[in-house]
Amino acid sequence: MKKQQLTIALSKGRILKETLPLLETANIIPAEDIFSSRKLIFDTNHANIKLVIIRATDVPTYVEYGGADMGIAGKDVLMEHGGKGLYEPLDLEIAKCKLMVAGLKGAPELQGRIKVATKFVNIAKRYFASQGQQIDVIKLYGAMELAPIMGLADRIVDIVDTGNTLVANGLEPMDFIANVSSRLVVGQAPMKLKYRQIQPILDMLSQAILQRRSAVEVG
Ligand code: PRT
Ligand code: MG
Repeated sequence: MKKQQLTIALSKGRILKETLPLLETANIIPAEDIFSSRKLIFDTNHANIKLVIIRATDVPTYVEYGGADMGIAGKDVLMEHGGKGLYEPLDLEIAKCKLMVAGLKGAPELQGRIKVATKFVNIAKRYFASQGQQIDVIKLYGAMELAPIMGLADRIVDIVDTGNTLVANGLEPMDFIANVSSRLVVGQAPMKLKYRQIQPILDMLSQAILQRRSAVEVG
């Protein structure tokens, strides 16, 4: 039987740097250097597999609507999207970080309704609702750390890795929301209709994750 085309959507930016070695271990290799090209679509060493390189936040949308069969995106982005129409079969264990609530260092406990600045509007609403805390959300697209300093918000919801960015801006982490790593997502339709092609990729990637895990443990 002829193999069907499979498209995998990759998040550009920091996730991509960690994704490509993992794909390579799973024997999926782009036909040319992604970083030195301005192309958005890449052939691979498999005639039926293509890679598309898009903004991290657009990956779940592409897979949800069938613009790509599979994708790789951060759990933060998937939580914010809601995961509608997506299976999430693999934790790739790359680009690890945390979603945290942060505020100005030494800021007092807040009473009543508070202002929260973030690009993760849905995550912030859900988290503070679960805490019984009423909030007004201020949607930002970047540099969330600035918001409390400038008096725009009482708290931020943001990604924290080392915490250096918070410290450098006079902020501190306050509450933990979730651990984040990048995940493989598969659309509901391709999971059924292209399973014969997808299943070996899932197997190869699982192997690659195990190899990477033992390399990290040894190294
Ligand atoms: O930049 P653009 O708006 O196009 O997209 P993006 O910012 O979503 O992409 P990019 O390339 O920054 O990748 C974001 C994804 O990488 C997130 O969705 C996470 O899944 C993952 N990730 C892992 C991180 C970090 N680690 C991380 N440290 N994303 C962002 N950061 C930021 C953090 O917000 C802080 O400002 O890096 C800064 C440094 O962190 P510290 O705590 O080590 O100082
Ligand atoms: Mg960025």
